[in-house]
Amino acid sequence: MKIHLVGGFLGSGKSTAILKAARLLVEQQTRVGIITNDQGKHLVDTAFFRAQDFPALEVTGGCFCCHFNDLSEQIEKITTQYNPDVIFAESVGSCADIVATVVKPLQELRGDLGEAASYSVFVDVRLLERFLLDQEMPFSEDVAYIFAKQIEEAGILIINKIDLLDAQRVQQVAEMAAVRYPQAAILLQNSLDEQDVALWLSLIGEKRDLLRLKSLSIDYDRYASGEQKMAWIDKHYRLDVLNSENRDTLADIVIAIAQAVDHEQRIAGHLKFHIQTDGSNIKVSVPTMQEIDDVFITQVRAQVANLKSGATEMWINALLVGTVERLESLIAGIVKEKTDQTDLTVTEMESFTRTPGYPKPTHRIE
Ligand SMILES: Nc1nc2c(ncn2[C@@H]2O[C@H](COP(=O)(O)OP(=O)(O)OP(=O)(O)O)[C@@H](O)[C@H]2O)c(=O)[nH]1
Ligand SMILES: [Mg+2]
Repeated sequence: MKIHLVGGFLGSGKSTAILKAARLLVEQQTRVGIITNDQGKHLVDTAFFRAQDFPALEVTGGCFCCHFNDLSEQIEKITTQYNPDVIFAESVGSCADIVATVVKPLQELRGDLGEAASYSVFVDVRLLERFLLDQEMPFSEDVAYIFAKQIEEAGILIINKIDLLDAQRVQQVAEMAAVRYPQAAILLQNSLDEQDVALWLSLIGEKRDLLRLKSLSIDYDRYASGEQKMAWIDKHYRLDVLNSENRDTLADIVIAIAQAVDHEQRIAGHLKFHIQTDGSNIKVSVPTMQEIDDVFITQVRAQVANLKSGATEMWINALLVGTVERLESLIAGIVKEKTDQTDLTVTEMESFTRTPGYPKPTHRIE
């Protein structure tokens, strides 16, 4: 059994690449299990993988580092239940110091892993370009500190979303990254492209010595301060009953929330929607750098148009720079305003919010 840990900033493309890789492995008769991780209780990512028929377990309520025993338990559980040949474990995107707190403890405390494991760090090429050129980042310095530390500890660095930047600039970013991060094997990737993901799979499938990864030198006060600039909102709604007349209202809600977050505080983090009806489901993703433009709006409307009519459930996960109170009132206000105008009844089933606490890893190995 192989474990591939996947980290990197919020919205950098981890789940997208894992899903493509998992599909490729299944085509080769390889059994795959996935472990997701986030701050909340009902994770859009878990629902997303399960909706594609992959066994997915989760570590909720915080990161792998601070819930190491939960991660270990989920590895046991997924192994017992599904006997996978390969496990992907995706860590929460606001998490750093994974080598010292997850990779090394996994190796030292769970000797069975041996070298059959890898740790990849994903980064959006457009954010990396800004960072390496010392340009303004779309979030505060403390949050940029987490972004920087994630890359610094990468043994395998996936510079992702290369389809969204001019090829020459991508090349320049790769050259700058090679100089700045000589420890890392760097891969340029478009995770929407099967061939690119196949290359990533073959890189992480090689026998790699994770022990050569160095634990970070990291200031936990700054790390904590970055995490505490973020608010986590986890909401579950039931919609009665989606039909051709009120379908636009659902798309309007999703679009209006994305627009409001963009307008008020720029999108810094990741806002995700998972919408499910009997026999159909969609994920709408609004990561840092996402333009809420006509293309985005048309895509959301097309996705919603493909949902089957009937009783519908919607989960919203937001891990965004901002305060819990503001984000919550913004989402609640939009849902109320949009549904007041139509016959779509939206009932809030559950709401969970939190500001990440001070990170206290279960283990830390220098
Ligand atoms: N154009 C393009 N879009 C991508 C690529 N990789 C991911 N995306 C999109 O980026 C958005 C975020 O992708 P996810 O895979 O959910 O990102 P993530 O890193 O798992 O996000 P978190 O789990 O919230 O940290 C989605 O809309 C993806 O379709 C890529 O290589 N190119
Ligand atoms: Mg994800």
